Amino acid sequence: MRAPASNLSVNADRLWDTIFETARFGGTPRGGVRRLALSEEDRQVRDWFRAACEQAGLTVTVDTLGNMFAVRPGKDMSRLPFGIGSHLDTQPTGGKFDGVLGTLAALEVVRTLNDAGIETEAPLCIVNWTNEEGSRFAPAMMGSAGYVADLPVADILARTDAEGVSVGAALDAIGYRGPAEVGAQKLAGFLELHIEQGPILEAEGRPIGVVEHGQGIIWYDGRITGFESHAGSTPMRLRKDALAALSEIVLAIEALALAHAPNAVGTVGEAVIARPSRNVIPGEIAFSAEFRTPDAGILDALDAGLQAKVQEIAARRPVEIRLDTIWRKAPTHFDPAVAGAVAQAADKLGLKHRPMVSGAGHDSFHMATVMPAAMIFVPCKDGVSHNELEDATKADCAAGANVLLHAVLALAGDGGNGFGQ
Ligand code: HGY
Ligand code: MN
Ligand code: MN
Repeated sequence: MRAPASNLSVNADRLWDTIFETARFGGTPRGGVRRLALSEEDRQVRDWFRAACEQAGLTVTVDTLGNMFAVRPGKDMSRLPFGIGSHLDTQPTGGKFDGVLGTLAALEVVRTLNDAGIETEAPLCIVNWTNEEGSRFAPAMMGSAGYVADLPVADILARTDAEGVSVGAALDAIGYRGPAEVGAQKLAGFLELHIEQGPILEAEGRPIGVVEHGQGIIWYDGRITGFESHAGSTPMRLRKDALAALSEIVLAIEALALAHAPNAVGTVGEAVIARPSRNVIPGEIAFSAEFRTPDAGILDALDAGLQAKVQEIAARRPVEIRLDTIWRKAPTHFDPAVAGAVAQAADKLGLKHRPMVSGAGHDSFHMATVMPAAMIFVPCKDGVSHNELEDATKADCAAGANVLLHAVLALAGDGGNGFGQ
């Protein structure tokens, strides 16, 4: 007797086991994961993912940027597949759940449907997006940016990491520059499960976030050129101190974000002194910076404020400052129907939920520009992410996967298996 879709639930243990099984690829002694995009560890998890999808009866294709698409047939193959998934690359000191939960929950949804003998009306497609993190290669959400033509594929392939390795060369090195054209796999919509990476759901004791909006993002690369000289014998008035200038920029970014609190955040995440030495005045520094806000007007104000401050510092200090905007993503507004399906699925499952704005960036941000898309959040411990301490509970991961399952059954159609009764 086939289980009616209305009381279908994922196998929480199996999902949890896959999260820990894949955490081996790049696992760190502190319990985190270092699986940089297109690294050997990324190849290992991609190979694992491909095998698991094929074992679940899916047809896997890989596009030129390494985006992986695993399609499950539906009753009506004239309909476009509904997309679910996330990413498997991590930050250098990342955790086991960021991106991984959404990709493996999508696989668990398929495994659950297989076990129940349920064929959805529309096909399904699990996606593993290349380089969501943007840590090794900038910008973030790179594979999905290529998919929606937000960045030209040739531009993306030419982007290099700190060692000068290009995306194209890294794809070739791990054998994931696939034959499929970028954007060829069309989708009817996209739904991504992800840990919140913030403190709200845990603080409110709610297991589900219905993500309706996402922050706009600006990324900068900067370089400050001063002059290296003796830290002891160079009079203060003659110094061309690049780090002192950067320090003013760091504090200016913090002040600009605070001035627009609580709807803005700003960070300098990287700063590299070219030839560091404790008794040499820093003469050259490369740095990266970013702003994020849900409000397009505030995004413009933050950018204008920083540009003006940099000009003022460069006019006052004897250093040269270069600030390049390398990426700008407008605020995201997700599809009300897809977000509604998430809320209805949570209600059906008796799970408390609340509408949310995503602070972090996600591939769904790009998907929302070309198709109906939304996200599901679940809590993570202390709201911590992009840190080896990142953690979540099996119950919350399963709850999120069940909401994904039932939202997908509503959106792709459960093939007459009783969903919604
Ligand atoms: O930057 C982000 O928000 C994402 O983690 N790549
Ligand atoms: Mn992520
Ligand atoms: Mn991340």
